Amino acid sequence: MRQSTLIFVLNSKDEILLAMKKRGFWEGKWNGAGGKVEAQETIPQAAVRELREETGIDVPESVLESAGVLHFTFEAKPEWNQDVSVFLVRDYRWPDARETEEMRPEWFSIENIPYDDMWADDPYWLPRVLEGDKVDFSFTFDSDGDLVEVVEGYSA
Ligand code: 6OG
Repeated sequence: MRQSTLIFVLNSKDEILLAMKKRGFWEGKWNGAGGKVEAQETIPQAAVRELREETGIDVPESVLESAGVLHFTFEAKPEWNQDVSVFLVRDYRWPDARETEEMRPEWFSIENIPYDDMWADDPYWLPRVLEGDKVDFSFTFDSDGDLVEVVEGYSA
């Protein structure tokens, strides 16, 4: 199973950093930074690397707060199935995120998260993560790309 990471950075103004992927399968949706864990990496190492590559924000592993796991099944594309480890970075100060070839980062108020332009699963778990919960969900998307099954407590 493909392992990936998803990282949400919060600042001291109650804002969350989201990034718009500029190309590829995930194009056109706001999401945290993140991506595939490479063979020689630990999951936290991959999270630090992806955050740096996609937003220019460079943090030590010690500031990553583990926020749980999400399991995704894509009925049309089993090769995209993945287990995603979610992390928070709280109270981030500077330097600010910068646009990269892959991603356009932007800060949003946590009161005003653009769920309409995000993945359909996000409203199930992101508010909980922001409240400090550790989440554990499985989501299944059918061949039309619609979210058809949500299971909480999947890996417990
Ligand atoms: P690669 O595995 O292509 O990176 N990801 C999802 N994030 C959310 N919020 N919802 C989903 O529902 C997702 N499916 C995958 C994990 C993929 C990136 O996208 C995340 C990774 O950060 C379907 O390298």
